[in-house]
This record gives sequence, C-alpha cells and structure tokens, in this order.
Amino acid sequence: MRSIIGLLSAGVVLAGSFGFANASYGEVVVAPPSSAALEIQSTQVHYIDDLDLLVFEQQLAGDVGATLPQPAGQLDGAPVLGYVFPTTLRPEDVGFGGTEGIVALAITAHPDFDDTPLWDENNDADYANDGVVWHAHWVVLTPDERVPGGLSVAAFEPGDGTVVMPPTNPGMAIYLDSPGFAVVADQNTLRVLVPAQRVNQNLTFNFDAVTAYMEVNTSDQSRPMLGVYEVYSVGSGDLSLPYGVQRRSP
Ligand SMILES: [Ca+2]
Ligand SMILES: [Ca+2]
Repeated sequence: MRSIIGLLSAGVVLAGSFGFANASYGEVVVAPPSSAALEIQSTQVHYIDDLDLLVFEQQLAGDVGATLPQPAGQLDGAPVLGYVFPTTLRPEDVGFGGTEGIVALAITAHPDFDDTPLWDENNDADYANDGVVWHAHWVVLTPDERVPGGLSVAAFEPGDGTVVMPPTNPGMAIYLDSPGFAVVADQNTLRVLVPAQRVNQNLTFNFDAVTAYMEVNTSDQSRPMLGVYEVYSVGSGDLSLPYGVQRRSP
C-alpha cells in the first residue's frame, strides 16, 4: 500500500513522517483492488483562452469508471473512489475560507449517498440519487495519521461560525464543495471543465494526479469522517506536484 503522505513528504507540499501501527481500520476497511481504470498514464491541465476555461485531464490505462465501488448499504462505511488532482491552489481561490491543507479537485463516485443537492447528474429530476455518477468536488486535504493513506478531508466542528464555505457546499462538516463542474469520461480519458473564474483566475498553480480509495466514517471516533485508505496511482510517481497549466488554442 502506498502512503500518500509518504509521497508528499518527499515532495514540496508537506513534510513529516507518520506511522500506522496497530491500525484498527485494517479489519473494517477493504479497498477495491487496483485496476487499469485506476492506473494513471499521464495528466494535464489545459487553459483554453477563448473560453477562459481550464480542462483538467487524466489518461488512464483502462476506461475511466470501469471500476466502481460496491455499495455498503449505508452512509457509515460508504466507499468513495476518486480521480483526484492535488493542486497548489489556495483554499480562498476556490471559495473556502483560509485554512491549512492541500486544495484538490476530486472526481468521485459513491453509490451509497448523494452530496450534490444542487445538481442532477443523471437528469432524472431527482437531485438526491446521483452519487454513483462521477462528479466534481473541491476538497481540502490535511495530513491524518489515523488512516493508511495519510490524508483526510479537513473537518471542522459543526456550527463553527468562523468556517467559510462556498455556497455550493453540501452541508457536511468537512471542507467539501460540490461545484457542479462538467465531468466528461471518454474511454481512457477523464476531463473536468473548470471556468478560470472559479479558481480566482489563477492560471499559475501546479498540480498532480492521484487515484485513491476513500471511505466515510460516522461511527468510529478514532478515524476521520472521510479518510484516504488506498492510493492506487500517482501521476508524477512522487506526488511532487510538478505539472503546470498549459495554454492551448481551442
Ligand atoms: Ca445530486
Ligand atoms: Ca438524479
């Protein structure tokens, strides 16, 4: 198992070492096995000037989404698969108040719950049944030694009036937004269409690509609400966030 924080510690974003001795999660969390659909071949972010649009891309070894998590039947323990772009964007660039952590664009599927109350990704007029459809989130990731992936989505106390969230957030007490960006899966290529205005016109950030298994936890106080349990593939190999935005004509 690859520890994302171990990779990060070798990179430029975070430093530190974390141990996972006596991990109780081993008995309850089983990540789906890796597959070609989760193996990153390359990644890019293009800026299309005429459209003022950023296109986040990952090329996989297999068809995007060919691997889906099996439902747990409840929110507690619900599996979440993600095609994730960790970035050097600031939380403020994407509408979060200032906080520590890594801003990531996470394209996820999770059959047990819907966290896009503003969006109806499968166009059936039900806004609460789209979790299994690949959809976009902004998250703020923070180091977390309680899970083997070494990261979780940053949490806060419910009702904490000092926390600033974008109005498109789904109401969970974690730094999770549901911005509604279009996600396009074309065989082995994943694309996410992000208007530059939605990242504060910041076109100079760096990024990387990761595929990961996460899981919801609402019952175990010793683990985060949404932690990273398995990292399948890292675009750069060392999570050094080496990639920059490329300008492209339409
Ligand atoms: Ca929805
Ligand atoms: Ca729907």
